[in-house]
Amino acid sequence: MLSPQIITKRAAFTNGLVGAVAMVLFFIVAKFAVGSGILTPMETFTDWVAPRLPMTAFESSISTFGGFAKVLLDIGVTVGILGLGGLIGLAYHRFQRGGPAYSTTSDTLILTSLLSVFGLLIFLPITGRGFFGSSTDIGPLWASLYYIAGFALYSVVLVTGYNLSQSTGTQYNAGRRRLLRTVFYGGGAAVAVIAVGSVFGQIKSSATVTNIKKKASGLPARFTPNSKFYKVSKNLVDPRVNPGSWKLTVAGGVRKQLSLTLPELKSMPSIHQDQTLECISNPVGGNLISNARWKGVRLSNLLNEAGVQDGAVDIKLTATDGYTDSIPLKKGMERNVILAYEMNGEPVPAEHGGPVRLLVPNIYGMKNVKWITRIEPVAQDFKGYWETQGWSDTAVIKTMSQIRAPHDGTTLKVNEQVDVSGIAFAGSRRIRKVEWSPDYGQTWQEAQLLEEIGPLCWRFWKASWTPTGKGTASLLVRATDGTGTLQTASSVPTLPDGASGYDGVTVSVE
Ligand SMILES: Nc1nc2c(c(=O)[nH]1)N[C@H]1C(S)=C(S)[C@@H](COP(=O)(O)O)O[C@H]1N2
Ligand SMILES: [Mo]
Repeated sequence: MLSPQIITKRAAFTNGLVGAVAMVLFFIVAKFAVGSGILTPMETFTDWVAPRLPMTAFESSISTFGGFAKVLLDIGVTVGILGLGGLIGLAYHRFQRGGPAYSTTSDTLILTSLLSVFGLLIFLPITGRGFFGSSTDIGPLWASLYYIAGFALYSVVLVTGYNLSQSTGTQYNAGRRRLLRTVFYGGGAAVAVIAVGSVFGQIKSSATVTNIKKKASGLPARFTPNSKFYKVSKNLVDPRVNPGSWKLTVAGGVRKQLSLTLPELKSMPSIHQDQTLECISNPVGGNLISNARWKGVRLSNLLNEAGVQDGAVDIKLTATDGYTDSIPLKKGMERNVILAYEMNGEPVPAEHGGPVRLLVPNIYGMKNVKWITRIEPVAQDFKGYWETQGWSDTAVIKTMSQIRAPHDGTTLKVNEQVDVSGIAFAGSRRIRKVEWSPDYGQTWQEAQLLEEIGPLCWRFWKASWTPTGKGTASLLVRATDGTGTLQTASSVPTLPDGASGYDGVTVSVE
């Protein structure tokens, strides 16, 4: 009955691989087309596996490579899925004993069902998204449809492609088959090229990581334009949340659950707040710090309206991209913790967490949750996305200062006066004093502080220097915060609770 081994193993593997490429593309393209809180299975897997990797391996995730390790992980997972797709092709080949499928329809249905059972009843619950994706942002119905559609596409390509790769048959059949094969793969390739193109366009426009080391020469703008504001996120591709369907839920340990649309949030009393954000993975002298004027609603207003139940200690925060974090309840009740919907007079841009993000002064950027959708008082200390990877849970901003001019490596002229200037920041503790040293810390001079931009903002400083001797000189800077505490000289890396040590530049004098 069966003509044995008329389809090669290689063809079977290739068909599985091609099917997996189509499926992966579908997952990514559908995510963009819908434009909201869909997490691809690849992201779901990396988010689940990343906290389980050895911490040192993952530390590089945002500090050393500026997100590159995360990108590598995403790519690795995708390659793994493609390989798995090929292996399933081989298994199918074995199951058919190398012969063609009798019924492509029933084979496709069976394969789709098997994969869907795995996806919806094993993969999603294990990765913490619930049976059928019941705890995803899009809910079980859409999550199930999304997965089933991807698996169906894979199965169609695998089974149909498999049957088309037969090498025997009548002359007529062989010619027809070749034509079909060409149309099938050619059409698939065209779709794939268009899809990849559009996805890369999207990725480029939503590139999520700022170059850490690049340091501008001279003082930055007092308020960083939105387009220049530093960007950090865990995502290879950031979510695009539709402001029209966005909702904020206040639930968990509250007496009355709240659900607010964007217009409802905007109709509440709001405040303007000038606030600097800094990433906990900003190295000494690094670029992951920016300042903006924000507008939003006090978190305490919402918590008071919902009525926090006794026994709550933390506020758990959840975002569209599956990111979670927490702040102590006490912190959340402070008047300057706000849900911001405006940044420098514009709606908060998508890459900075629009339509709504949280702002938590005096705490590193990680707790300033973007694309926030859920706020829940909880009775135990909740550890969020970065905390489970070893980063600080309190994440209080350390006092920092930087020299922004002269630029490192500049050549200066002896006996000619130059401006020395830079920034200093100590969260809500403010800056009391900045000192700089022309001789690598042997002597210190007080710098002039420029007018304070705001009590939660970075502070600019400047000084003049006339180098008197030729050779190289190393300049250092250090700040004292509003409590009178001098910035620590001890140099530590960003992991686990933020970098410390003095920033400096080396110049040559001729
Ligand atoms: N939902 C979500 N919020 C997030 C993140 C994220 O990956 N997902 N990254 C955090 C980190 S580590 C930082 S430093 C800030 C950066 O905010 P920005 O990109 O607007 O500068 O967002 C924080 N909020
Ligand atoms: Mo961060």
